[in-house]
Amino acid sequence: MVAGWARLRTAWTTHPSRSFLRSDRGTLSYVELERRASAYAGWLAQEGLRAGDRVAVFADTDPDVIVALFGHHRLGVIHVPINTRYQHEEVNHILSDAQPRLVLTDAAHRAVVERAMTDRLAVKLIGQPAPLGAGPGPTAPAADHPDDAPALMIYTSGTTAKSKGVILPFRSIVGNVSALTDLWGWSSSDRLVLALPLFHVHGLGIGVYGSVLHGMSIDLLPSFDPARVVTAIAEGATVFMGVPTMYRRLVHHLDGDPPAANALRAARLFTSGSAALSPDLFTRFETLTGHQIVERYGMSETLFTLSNRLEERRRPGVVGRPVPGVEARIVDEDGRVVAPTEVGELEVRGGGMMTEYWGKPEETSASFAAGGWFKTGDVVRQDDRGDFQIVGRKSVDIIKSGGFKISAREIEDVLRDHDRVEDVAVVGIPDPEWGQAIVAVAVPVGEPIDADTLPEELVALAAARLAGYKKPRRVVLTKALPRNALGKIQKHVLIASLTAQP
Ligand code: MCA
Ligand code: AMP
Repeated sequence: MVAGWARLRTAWTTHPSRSFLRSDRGTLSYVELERRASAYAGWLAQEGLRAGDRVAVFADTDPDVIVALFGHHRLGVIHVPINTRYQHEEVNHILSDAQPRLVLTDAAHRAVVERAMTDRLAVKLIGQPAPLGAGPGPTAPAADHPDDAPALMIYTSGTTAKSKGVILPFRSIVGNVSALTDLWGWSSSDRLVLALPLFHVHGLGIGVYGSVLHGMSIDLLPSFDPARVVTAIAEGATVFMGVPTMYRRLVHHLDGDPPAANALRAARLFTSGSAALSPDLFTRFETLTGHQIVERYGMSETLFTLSNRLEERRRPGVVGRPVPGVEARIVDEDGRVVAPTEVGELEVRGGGMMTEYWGKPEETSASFAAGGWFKTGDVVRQDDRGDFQIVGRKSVDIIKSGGFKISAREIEDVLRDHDRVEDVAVVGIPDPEWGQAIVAVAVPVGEPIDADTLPEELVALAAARLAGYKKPRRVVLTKALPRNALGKIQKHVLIASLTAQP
Protein backbone atom coordinates (compact mmCIF):
# COMPACT_ATOMS: atom_id res chain seq x y z
CA MET A 1 0.00 0.00 0.00
CA VAL A 2 1.38 3.44 -0.91
CA ALA A 3 1.91 5.16 2.40
CA GLY A 4 2.55 8.76 1.71
CA TRP A 5 2.08 11.50 -0.77
CA ALA A 6 0.64 9.44 -3.62
CA ARG A 7 -2.07 8.00 -1.38
CA LEU A 8 -3.11 11.43 -0.15
CA ARG A 9 -3.07 12.83 -3.66
CA THR A 10 -5.17 9.94 -4.95
CA ALA A 11 -7.60 10.35 -2.06
CA TRP A 12 -8.37 13.97 -2.69
CA THR A 13 -8.82 13.55 -6.43
CA THR A 14 -10.89 10.35 -6.25
CA HIS A 15 -14.17 11.86 -5.15
CA PRO A 16 -14.61 14.84 -7.50
CA SER A 17 -18.35 15.04 -7.29
CA ARG A 18 -18.55 14.78 -3.52
CA SER A 19 -19.04 17.65 -1.15
CA PHE A 20 -15.85 18.26 0.81
CA LEU A 21 -16.76 21.11 3.12
CA ARG A 22 -19.65 23.14 4.49
CA SER A 23 -18.83 26.38 6.28
CA ASP A 24 -20.23 29.84 6.96
CA ARG A 25 -18.55 30.84 3.71
CA GLY A 26 -20.40 28.29 1.62
CA THR A 27 -19.56 24.85 0.35
CA LEU A 28 -16.54 23.38 -1.39
CA SER A 29 -16.51 20.15 -3.37
CA TYR A 30 -13.47 17.91 -3.79
CA VAL A 31 -13.17 19.10 -7.38
CA GLU A 32 -13.17 22.74 -6.26
CA LEU A 33 -10.58 21.97 -3.61
CA GLU A 34 -8.36 20.48 -6.30
CA ARG A 35 -8.88 23.37 -8.71
CA ARG A 36 -8.24 26.07 -6.14
CA ALA A 37 -5.27 24.33 -4.57
CA SER A 38 -3.78 23.87 -8.01
CA ALA A 39 -4.32 27.52 -8.97
CA TYR A 40 -2.73 28.65 -5.72
CA ALA A 41 0.22 26.27 -6.19
CA GLY A 42 0.65 27.67 -9.70
CA TRP A 43 0.79 31.17 -8.27
CA LEU A 44 3.34 30.12 -5.66
CA ALA A 45 5.51 28.49 -8.33
CA GLN A 46 5.35 31.66 -10.39
CA GLU A 47 6.50 33.61 -7.35
CA GLY A 48 9.57 31.34 -7.27
CA LEU A 49 8.63 29.02 -4.40
CA ARG A 50 9.98 25.50 -4.59
CA ALA A 51 9.65 22.20 -2.71
CA GLY A 52 11.16 22.49 0.76
CA ASP A 53 10.41 26.23 1.10
CA ARG A 54 8.16 27.18 4.00
CA VAL A 55 4.90 29.11 3.98
CA ALA A 56 3.52 30.21 7.34
CA VAL A 57 -0.24 30.46 7.86
CA PHE A 58 -1.50 32.71 10.65
CA ALA A 59 -5.23 32.94 10.07
CA ASP A 60 -8.51 31.96 11.69
CA THR A 61 -10.28 28.79 10.66
CA ASP A 62 -11.48 29.22 7.10
CA PRO A 63 -11.82 26.99 4.01
CA ASP A 64 -8.95 28.95 2.48
CA VAL A 65 -6.60 27.61 5.15
CA ILE A 66 -7.37 24.09 3.89
CA VAL A 67 -7.03 25.13 0.25
CA ALA A 68 -3.62 26.61 1.13
CA LEU A 69 -2.60 23.36 2.84
CA PHE A 70 -3.30 21.31 -0.28
CA GLY A 71 -1.71 23.96 -2.52
CA HIS A 72 1.43 23.66 -0.41
CA HIS A 73 1.32 19.88 -0.69
CA ARG A 74 1.00 20.02 -4.48
CA LEU A 75 4.23 21.98 -4.71
CA GLY A 76 6.05 20.33 -1.79
CA VAL A 77 6.15 23.56 0.20
CA ILE A 78 6.20 22.95 3.98
CA HIS A 79 2.97 24.19 5.60
CA VAL A 80 3.73 26.04 8.88
CA PRO A 81 0.53 26.86 10.78
CA ILE A 82 0.81 29.34 13.65
CA ASN A 83 -1.47 29.40 16.70
CA THR A 84 -3.80 32.33 16.06
CA ARG A 85 -3.77 33.32 19.73
CA TYR A 86 -0.07 34.15 19.56
CA GLN A 87 1.14 37.68 19.99
CA HIS A 88 4.01 39.30 18.13
CA GLU A 89 6.92 37.94 20.21
CA GLU A 90 5.65 34.37 19.84
CA VAL A 91 5.04 34.85 16.11
CA ASN A 92 8.42 36.51 15.73
CA HIS A 93 10.13 33.45 17.18
CA ILE A 94 8.44 31.16 14.67
CA LEU A 95 9.11 33.39 11.68
CA SER A 96 12.76 33.76 12.67
CA ASP A 97 13.12 30.03 13.17
CA ALA A 98 11.17 28.73 10.17
CA GLN A 99 12.30 31.46 7.75
CA PRO A 100 9.21 31.16 5.55
CA ARG A 101 9.21 32.68 2.08
CA LEU A 102 5.65 33.90 2.59
CA VAL A 103 3.17 34.49 5.42
CA LEU A 104 -0.54 34.06 4.72
CA THR A 105 -2.67 35.93 7.21
CA ASP A 106 -6.12 37.47 7.57
CA ALA A 107 -7.29 40.97 8.39
CA ALA A 108 -7.66 40.11 12.09
CA HIS A 109 -4.02 38.95 12.40
CA ARG A 110 -2.14 41.09 9.91
CA ALA A 111 -1.06 43.73 12.45
CA VAL A 112 0.51 41.06 14.69
CA VAL A 113 2.47 39.62 11.73
CA GLU A 114 3.72 43.01 10.70
CA ARG A 115 4.83 43.81 14.23
CA ALA A 116 6.47 40.40 14.52
CA MET A 117 8.64 40.58 11.45
CA THR A 118 12.31 41.27 11.86
CA ASP A 119 13.15 40.64 8.22
CA ARG A 120 11.34 41.70 5.14
CA LEU A 121 8.93 38.91 4.39
CA ALA A 122 6.18 38.63 1.82
CA VAL A 123 2.78 38.83 3.51
CA LYS A 124 -0.48 38.08 1.73
CA LEU A 125 -4.04 38.15 2.94
CA ILE A 126 -5.33 34.60 2.73
CA GLY A 127 -7.99 34.09 0.08
CA GLN A 128 -7.50 37.43 -1.57
CA PRO A 129 -6.82 38.74 -3.97
CA ALA A 130 -4.96 36.29 -6.23
CA PRO A 131 -3.36 33.47 -4.30
CA LEU A 132 -6.33 31.41 -3.24
CA GLY A 133 -8.87 32.90 -5.63
CA ALA A 134 -10.91 30.56 -7.77
CA GLY A 135 -10.18 32.60 -10.88
CA PRO A 136 -8.20 31.48 -13.91
CA GLY A 137 -4.47 31.48 -13.60
CA PRO A 138 -1.49 29.25 -14.02
CA THR A 139 -1.93 25.85 -12.43
CA ALA A 140 0.85 23.63 -11.23
CA PRO A 141 1.01 19.97 -12.10
CA ALA A 142 1.23 18.11 -8.78
CA ALA A 143 4.85 17.25 -8.21
CA ASP A 144 5.85 13.79 -7.05
CA HIS A 145 7.25 13.89 -3.56
CA PRO A 146 9.18 11.17 -1.81
CA ASP A 147 7.17 9.76 1.11
CA ASP A 148 9.76 11.16 3.50
CA ALA A 149 9.41 14.69 2.13
CA PRO A 150 8.38 17.14 4.86
CA ALA A 151 4.73 18.15 4.67
CA LEU A 152 4.04 19.99 7.91
CA MET A 153 6.02 21.92 10.47
CA ILE A 154 4.08 22.17 13.75
CA TYR A 155 5.40 24.39 16.53
CA THR A 156 5.13 22.84 19.95
CA SER A 157 6.36 23.81 23.39
CA GLY A 158 8.91 21.78 25.25
CA THR A 159 10.46 22.25 28.66
CA THR A 160 12.62 25.10 27.38
CA ALA A 161 11.27 28.56 26.76
CA LYS A 162 10.99 28.61 22.98
CA SER A 163 8.80 26.40 20.88
CA LYS A 164 10.34 24.00 18.36
CA GLY A 165 9.22 23.15 14.83
CA VAL A 166 8.26 19.47 14.50
CA ILE A 167 8.82 18.21 10.95
CA LEU A 168 6.23 15.67 9.84
CA PRO A 169 6.69 13.83 6.54
CA PHE A 170 3.90 12.60 4.26
CA ARG A 171 4.64 8.99 5.17
CA SER A 172 3.99 9.54 8.89
CA ILE A 173 0.89 11.66 8.44
CA VAL A 174 -0.85 9.51 5.86
CA GLY A 175 0.15 6.13 7.34
CA ASN A 176 -0.73 7.04 10.91
CA VAL A 177 -3.90 9.05 10.29
CA SER A 178 -5.32 6.35 8.05
CA ALA A 179 -4.44 3.64 10.59
CA LEU A 180 -6.23 5.59 13.34
CA THR A 181 -9.31 6.54 11.33
CA ASP A 182 -9.60 2.99 9.95
CA LEU A 183 -9.71 1.81 13.58
CA TRP A 184 -12.53 4.27 14.14
CA GLY A 185 -14.41 2.96 11.11
CA TRP A 186 -14.38 6.26 9.22
CA SER A 187 -15.94 5.98 5.78
CA SER A 188 -17.29 8.12 2.99
CA SER A 189 -20.71 8.05 4.61
CA ASP A 190 -19.40 9.89 7.68
CA ARG A 191 -19.57 13.65 8.14
CA LEU A 192 -17.22 15.31 10.62
CA VAL A 193 -18.03 18.36 12.76
CA LEU A 194 -14.65 20.09 12.91
CA ALA A 195 -14.42 22.76 15.63
CA LEU A 196 -10.79 22.19 16.59
CA PRO A 197 -8.20 24.73 15.50
CA LEU A 198 -6.41 24.06 12.21
CA PHE A 199 -2.95 24.84 13.59
CA HIS A 200 -2.51 21.67 15.66
CA VAL A 201 -2.38 18.03 14.64
CA HIS A 202 -5.63 17.10 16.39
CA GLY A 203 -7.79 19.28 14.09
CA LEU A 204 -5.51 19.44 11.07
CA GLY A 205 -4.05 15.94 11.27
CA ILE A 206 -7.00 13.75 12.09
CA GLY A 207 -9.71 16.19 11.07
CA VAL A 208 -8.59 17.33 7.64
CA TYR A 209 -6.36 14.48 6.43
CA GLY A 210 -8.57 11.82 7.99
CA SER A 211 -11.64 13.20 6.19
CA VAL A 212 -9.84 13.48 2.86
CA LEU A 213 -8.38 9.98 3.10
CA HIS A 214 -11.91 8.58 3.47
CA GLY A 215 -13.66 10.94 1.04
CA MET A 216 -15.72 12.33 3.93
CA SER A 217 -17.20 15.77 4.23
CA ILE A 218 -16.51 18.31 6.93
CA ASP A 219 -18.81 20.76 8.70
CA LEU A 220 -16.18 23.41 9.46
CA LEU A 221 -17.04 25.63 12.45
CA PRO A 222 -15.14 28.91 12.91
CA SER A 223 -14.71 28.05 16.60
CA PHE A 224 -16.11 25.66 19.17
CA ASP A 225 -19.73 26.36 20.05
CA PRO A 226 -21.79 23.58 21.72
CA ALA A 227 -25.04 24.75 20.15
CA ARG A 228 -23.54 24.61 16.66
CA VAL A 229 -22.16 21.13 17.27
CA VAL A 230 -25.67 19.99 18.20
CA THR A 231 -27.16 21.64 15.11
CA ALA A 232 -24.59 20.05 12.81
CA ILE A 233 -25.34 16.61 14.21
CA ALA A 234 -29.08 17.22 14.03
CA GLU A 235 -28.51 18.04 10.34
CA GLY A 236 -26.68 14.81 9.63
CA ALA A 237 -23.08 15.05 10.82
CA THR A 238 -21.95 11.74 12.32
CA VAL A 239 -18.55 12.30 13.99
CA PHE A 240 -17.29 14.84 16.53
CA MET A 241 -13.75 15.15 17.91
CA GLY A 242 -12.87 17.39 20.83
CA VAL A 243 -10.50 18.12 23.68
CA PRO A 244 -11.88 17.44 27.19
CA THR A 245 -12.59 21.15 27.79
CA MET A 246 -14.95 21.06 24.80
CA TYR A 247 -16.73 18.01 26.20
CA ARG A 248 -17.10 19.77 29.53
CA ARG A 249 -18.83 22.68 27.81
CA LEU A 250 -20.91 20.33 25.70
CA VAL A 251 -22.11 18.46 28.79
CA HIS A 252 -22.94 21.75 30.49
CA HIS A 253 -24.97 22.76 27.45
CA LEU A 254 -26.77 19.41 27.22
CA ASP A 255 -27.58 19.40 30.93
CA GLY A 256 -29.97 22.26 30.35
CA ASP A 257 -31.35 21.05 27.02
CA PRO A 258 -32.64 17.44 26.93
CA PRO A 259 -33.77 17.61 23.25
CA ALA A 260 -30.21 18.61 22.31
CA ALA A 261 -28.82 15.66 24.28
CA ASN A 262 -31.26 13.45 22.45
CA ALA A 263 -30.19 14.85 19.07
CA LEU A 264 -26.62 13.69 19.75
CA ARG A 265 -27.77 10.09 20.01
CA ALA A 266 -28.02 10.07 16.20
CA ALA A 267 -24.26 10.58 15.79
CA ARG A 268 -21.97 7.58 15.20
CA LEU A 269 -18.77 8.52 17.02
CA PHE A 270 -17.37 10.93 19.60
CA THR A 271 -13.62 11.00 20.26
CA SER A 272 -11.45 12.88 22.74
CA GLY A 273 -7.73 13.55 22.86
CA SER A 274 -4.94 16.04 23.62
CA ALA A 275 -5.50 15.88 27.40
CA ALA A 276 -6.94 13.49 29.97
CA LEU A 277 -10.70 12.97 29.82
CA SER A 278 -11.91 12.64 33.40
CA PRO A 279 -13.95 9.54 34.29
CA ASP A 280 -16.68 11.87 35.56
CA LEU A 281 -17.00 13.62 32.20
CA PHE A 282 -16.96 10.29 30.34
CA THR A 283 -19.83 9.02 32.48
CA ARG A 284 -21.87 12.24 32.33
CA PHE A 285 -21.60 12.28 28.54
CA GLU A 286 -22.66 8.65 28.29
CA THR A 287 -25.63 9.26 30.58
CA LEU A 288 -26.78 12.23 28.50
CA THR A 289 -26.19 10.90 24.99
CA GLY A 290 -25.74 7.14 25.21
CA HIS A 291 -22.28 7.49 23.65
CA GLN A 292 -19.06 6.22 25.17
CA ILE A 293 -16.36 8.68 24.14
CA VAL A 294 -13.43 7.00 22.37
CA GLU A 295 -10.31 8.38 24.03
CA ARG A 296 -6.93 8.41 22.34
CA TYR A 297 -3.49 9.76 23.09
CA GLY A 298 -0.94 11.48 20.89
CA MET A 299 1.73 14.09 20.56
CA SER A 300 2.82 16.51 17.83
CA GLU A 301 6.13 14.64 17.54
CA THR A 302 4.60 11.16 17.19
CA LEU A 303 1.08 11.91 15.98
CA PHE A 304 -1.50 9.37 17.16
CA THR A 305 -0.08 6.65 19.31
CA LEU A 306 -2.74 4.97 21.45
CA SER A 307 -6.46 4.59 20.99
CA ASN A 308 -9.44 2.81 22.43
CA ARG A 309 -10.93 0.25 20.10
CA LEU A 310 -14.38 0.90 18.70
CA GLU A 311 -15.69 -2.58 19.26
CA GLU A 312 -14.63 -2.80 22.91
CA ARG A 313 -16.51 -1.39 25.84
CA ARG A 314 -14.54 1.68 26.91
CA ARG A 315 -13.43 2.20 30.45
CA PRO A 316 -13.00 5.77 31.69
CA GLY A 317 -9.39 6.89 32.22
CA VAL A 318 -7.99 4.34 29.76
CA VAL A 319 -6.54 5.48 26.43
CA GLY A 320 -6.26 2.07 24.79
CA ARG A 321 -3.51 0.32 22.89
CA PRO A 322 -1.03 1.26 20.14
CA VAL A 323 -2.52 2.28 16.82
CA PRO A 324 -1.45 -0.21 14.09
CA GLY A 325 2.07 0.70 12.93
CA VAL A 326 3.06 2.08 16.36
CA GLU A 327 5.22 0.26 18.90
CA ALA A 328 5.08 1.32 22.54
CA ARG A 329 7.11 0.39 25.61
CA ILE A 330 7.54 1.62 29.17
CA VAL A 331 10.97 2.44 30.61
CA ASP A 332 12.33 3.40 34.03
CA GLU A 333 14.54 6.39 34.92
CA ASP A 334 17.57 4.59 33.47
CA GLY A 335 15.85 3.75 30.20
CA ARG A 336 15.39 0.05 31.08
CA VAL A 337 12.20 -1.56 29.85
CA VAL A 338 9.91 -2.36 32.79
CA ALA A 339 7.01 -4.78 33.17
CA PRO A 340 3.92 -3.33 31.49
CA THR A 341 1.95 -2.90 34.70
CA GLU A 342 4.76 -0.83 36.27
CA VAL A 343 4.70 2.94 36.02
CA GLY A 344 7.33 4.50 33.75
CA GLU A 345 7.96 6.75 30.78
CA LEU A 346 6.22 5.90 27.51
CA GLU A 347 8.54 5.48 24.53
CA VAL A 348 7.19 5.00 21.03
CA ARG A 349 8.50 4.02 17.63
CA GLY A 350 7.08 3.94 14.11
CA GLY A 351 3.63 5.29 13.27
CA GLY A 352 3.40 9.04 12.88
CA MET A 353 6.98 9.82 13.93
CA MET A 354 8.50 13.22 13.16
CA THR A 355 11.78 13.32 11.28
CA GLU A 356 13.35 16.12 13.33
CA TYR A 357 12.97 19.33 15.26
CA TRP A 358 13.64 21.91 12.59
CA GLY A 359 17.26 23.08 12.68
CA LYS A 360 17.95 21.41 16.05
CA PRO A 361 19.99 18.24 15.48
CA GLU A 362 21.11 18.01 19.10
CA GLU A 363 17.62 18.34 20.55
CA THR A 364 16.37 15.87 17.95
CA SER A 365 18.89 13.20 18.90
CA ALA A 366 18.40 13.86 22.62
CA SER A 367 14.69 13.14 22.25
CA PHE A 368 15.30 9.58 21.00
CA ALA A 369 16.66 6.59 22.91
CA ALA A 370 18.81 3.99 21.11
CA GLY A 371 16.86 2.05 18.50
CA GLY A 372 14.75 5.01 17.39
CA TRP A 373 12.45 5.08 20.44
CA PHE A 374 11.00 8.56 21.02
CA LYS A 375 10.93 9.61 24.66
CA THR A 376 7.46 11.09 25.15
CA GLY A 377 7.99 12.47 28.67
CA ASP A 378 4.58 11.03 29.59
CA VAL A 379 4.32 8.68 32.54
CA VAL A 380 2.07 5.67 31.92
CA ARG A 381 1.22 2.14 32.94
CA GLN A 382 -0.67 -0.71 31.30
CA ASP A 383 -3.57 -2.43 33.00
CA ASP A 384 -4.04 -6.18 33.11
CA ARG A 385 -5.73 -6.08 29.71
CA GLY A 386 -2.77 -4.31 28.12
CA ASP A 387 -4.54 -0.97 27.86
CA PHE A 388 -2.56 2.17 28.67
CA GLN A 389 -3.37 4.73 31.32
CA ILE A 390 -1.68 8.14 31.32
CA VAL A 391 -0.49 8.76 34.86
CA GLY A 392 1.21 12.14 34.42
CA ARG A 393 4.21 13.84 32.91
CA LYS A 394 7.89 13.62 33.82
CA SER A 395 8.39 17.36 33.64
CA VAL A 396 6.40 19.80 35.74
CA ASP A 397 7.54 22.49 33.31
CA ILE A 398 5.08 21.34 30.68
CA ILE A 399 1.48 22.35 31.30
CA LYS A 400 -1.59 21.32 29.29
CA SER A 401 -4.50 23.72 29.46
CA GLY A 402 -7.61 23.21 27.34
CA GLY A 403 -5.53 20.99 25.03
CA PHE A 404 -2.82 23.61 24.48
CA LYS A 405 0.73 22.70 25.54
CA ILE A 406 2.46 25.45 27.49
CA SER A 407 6.03 25.90 28.68
CA ALA A 408 6.20 27.15 32.30
CA ARG A 409 9.62 28.59 31.58
CA GLU A 410 8.36 30.77 28.76
CA ILE A 411 5.93 32.44 31.18
CA GLU A 412 8.58 32.69 33.92
CA ASP A 413 10.93 34.46 31.49
CA VAL A 414 8.29 37.09 30.78
CA LEU A 415 7.34 37.60 34.45
CA ARG A 416 10.99 37.93 35.43
CA ASP A 417 11.15 41.07 33.29
CA HIS A 418 9.03 42.88 35.88
CA ASP A 419 11.46 44.96 37.95
CA ARG A 420 9.79 43.99 41.22
CA VAL A 421 10.17 40.24 40.63
CA GLU A 422 13.15 38.69 42.34
CA ASP A 423 12.18 35.10 41.72
CA VAL A 424 9.22 33.33 40.15
CA ALA A 425 7.91 29.82 39.45
CA VAL A 426 5.02 28.93 37.18
CA VAL A 427 3.13 25.69 37.71
CA GLY A 428 -0.03 23.97 36.48
CA ILE A 429 -2.51 22.88 39.12
CA PRO A 430 -5.45 20.52 38.52
CA ASP A 431 -8.47 22.39 37.21
CA PRO A 432 -11.89 21.00 36.31
CA GLU A 433 -12.40 23.26 33.30
CA TRP A 434 -8.96 23.43 31.72
CA GLY A 435 -7.28 20.25 32.99
CA GLN A 436 -4.53 22.38 34.47
CA ALA A 437 -4.65 26.04 35.44
CA ILE A 438 -1.58 28.25 35.40
CA VAL A 439 -0.47 29.67 38.73
CA ALA A 440 2.56 31.93 39.22
CA VAL A 441 4.31 32.08 42.57
CA ALA A 442 6.47 35.20 42.80
CA VAL A 443 8.98 36.52 45.29
CA PRO A 444 8.88 40.32 45.20
CA VAL A 445 12.01 42.40 45.57
CA GLY A 446 11.97 43.47 49.22
CA GLU A 447 9.02 42.60 51.47
CA PRO A 448 5.52 41.95 50.05
CA ILE A 449 3.50 45.06 50.80
CA ASP A 450 -0.12 45.49 51.89
CA ALA A 451 -2.61 45.61 49.04
CA ASP A 452 0.20 44.75 46.67
CA THR A 453 -0.73 45.31 43.03
CA LEU A 454 2.07 43.06 41.80
CA PRO A 455 -0.26 40.08 41.05
CA GLU A 456 -2.42 42.16 38.71
CA GLU A 457 0.66 43.71 37.14
CA LEU A 458 2.11 40.28 36.44
CA VAL A 459 -1.12 39.04 34.86
CA ALA A 460 -1.19 42.19 32.71
CA LEU A 461 2.45 41.70 31.72
CA ALA A 462 1.80 38.11 30.61
CA ALA A 463 -1.38 39.18 28.80
CA ALA A 464 0.50 41.90 26.93
CA ARG A 465 3.23 39.59 25.67
CA LEU A 466 1.84 36.09 25.41
CA ALA A 467 -1.22 34.27 24.07
CA GLY A 468 -4.17 34.78 26.45
CA TYR A 469 -4.27 31.12 27.51
CA LYS A 470 -0.73 31.43 28.94
CA LYS A 471 -1.84 34.11 31.40
CA PRO A 472 -1.64 33.04 35.07
CA ARG A 473 -5.13 32.45 36.49
CA ARG A 474 -3.71 33.17 39.93
CA VAL A 475 -0.57 34.89 41.29
CA VAL A 476 0.64 34.15 44.80
CA LEU A 477 3.31 36.26 46.49
CA THR A 478 5.74 34.59 48.86
CA LYS A 479 8.96 35.35 50.68
CA ALA A 480 10.93 32.45 49.21
CA LEU A 481 10.45 29.52 46.84
CA PRO A 482 11.07 26.00 48.17
CA ARG A 483 14.43 24.72 46.90
CA ASN A 484 16.31 21.47 47.31
CA ALA A 485 19.92 21.13 48.49
CA LEU A 486 21.14 21.82 44.95
CA GLY A 487 19.11 25.02 44.77
CA LYS A 488 16.51 23.66 42.32
CA ILE A 489 12.97 24.95 42.83
CA GLN A 490 10.75 22.17 44.20
CA LYS A 491 7.73 22.69 42.01
CA HIS A 492 6.02 19.56 43.32
CA VAL A 493 6.00 21.13 46.77
CA LEU A 494 4.45 24.30 45.34
CA ILE A 495 1.81 22.33 43.42
CA ALA A 496 0.91 20.33 46.53
CA SER A 497 0.48 23.43 48.68
CA LEU A 498 -1.46 25.34 45.99
CA THR A 499 -3.74 22.38 45.39
CA ALA A 500 -4.40 22.05 49.12
CA GLN A 501 -5.56 25.72 49.44
CA PRO A 502 -7.53 26.75 46.34
C1 MCA B 1 -9.01 29.94 25.78
N1 MCA B 1 -8.71 30.40 27.01
C2 MCA B 1 -7.96 29.49 27.64
C3 MCA B 1 -7.78 28.45 26.71
N2 MCA B 1 -8.45 28.75 25.58
N3 MCA B 1 -7.43 29.47 28.87
C4 MCA B 1 -6.70 28.41 29.22
N4 MCA B 1 -6.48 27.36 28.36
C5 MCA B 1 -7.00 27.36 27.12
N5 MCA B 1 -6.80 26.33 26.29
C6 MCA B 1 -9.15 31.65 27.65
C7 MCA B 1 -8.87 32.87 26.82
O1 MCA B 1 -7.56 33.35 27.04
C8 MCA B 1 -9.95 33.79 27.35
O2 MCA B 1 -9.56 34.34 28.59
C9 MCA B 1 -11.11 32.88 27.62
O3 MCA B 1 -10.56 31.58 27.78
C10 MCA B 1 -12.12 32.84 26.49
O4 MCA B 1 -11.40 32.79 25.27
P1 MCA B 1 -11.98 32.18 23.96
O5 MCA B 1 -11.01 32.43 22.88
O6 MCA B 1 -13.39 32.60 23.76
O7 MCA B 1 -11.95 30.64 24.32
P2 MCA B 1 -12.51 29.51 23.50
O8 MCA B 1 -12.53 29.84 22.05
O9 MCA B 1 -13.77 29.08 24.13
O10 MCA B 1 -11.37 28.39 23.65
C11 MCA B 1 -11.48 27.26 24.42
C12 MCA B 1 -11.13 26.05 23.55
C13 MCA B 1 -9.69 26.25 23.01
C14 MCA B 1 -12.13 25.95 22.39
C15 MCA B 1 -11.24 24.82 24.41
O11 MCA B 1 -8.79 26.32 24.09
C16 MCA B 1 -9.27 25.20 22.03
O12 MCA B 1 -9.59 25.25 20.86
N6 MCA B 1 -8.52 24.16 22.48
C17 MCA B 1 -8.09 23.07 21.64
C18 MCA B 1 -6.60 23.05 21.53
C19 MCA B 1 -6.12 21.95 20.59
O13 MCA B 1 -6.60 21.76 19.47
N7 MCA B 1 -5.15 21.15 21.03
C20 MCA B 1 -4.66 20.02 20.28
C21 MCA B 1 -3.15 20.01 20.34
P3 MCA B 1 -9.11 35.86 28.73
O14 MCA B 1 -10.18 36.66 28.07
O15 MCA B 1 -9.00 36.05 30.20
O16 MCA B 1 -7.78 35.92 28.00
S1 MCA B 1 -2.49 18.58 19.46
C22 MCA B 1 -2.27 17.47 20.76
O17 MCA B 1 -2.48 17.78 21.89
C23 MCA B 1 -1.89 16.05 20.52
C24 MCA B 1 -1.16 15.74 19.30
C25 MCA B 1 -3.12 15.18 20.54
O18 MCA B 1 -3.01 14.03 20.97
O19 MCA B 1 -4.18 15.67 20.11
P1 AMP C 1 1.10 18.42 22.00
O1 AMP C 1 2.50 18.78 22.17
O2 AMP C 1 0.19 19.59 21.99
O3 AMP C 1 1.05 17.59 20.82
O4 AMP C 1 0.65 17.61 23.27
C1 AMP C 1 1.05 16.29 23.51
C2 AMP C 1 0.77 15.94 24.94
O5 AMP C 1 -0.63 15.98 25.23
C3 AMP C 1 1.18 14.55 25.30
O6 AMP C 1 2.58 14.44 25.52
C4 AMP C 1 0.34 14.29 26.55
O7 AMP C 1 0.97 14.84 27.70
C5 AMP C 1 -0.94 15.06 26.27
N1 AMP C 1 -2.02 14.17 25.84
C6 AMP C 1 -2.45 13.92 24.58
N2 AMP C 1 -3.49 13.07 24.59
C7 AMP C 1 -3.75 12.77 25.89
C8 AMP C 1 -4.70 11.93 26.57
N3 AMP C 1 -5.65 11.27 25.92
N4 AMP C 1 -4.62 11.87 27.93
C9 AMP C 1 -3.69 12.55 28.62
N5 AMP C 1 -2.77 13.35 28.02
C10 AMP C 1 -2.80 13.47 26.68
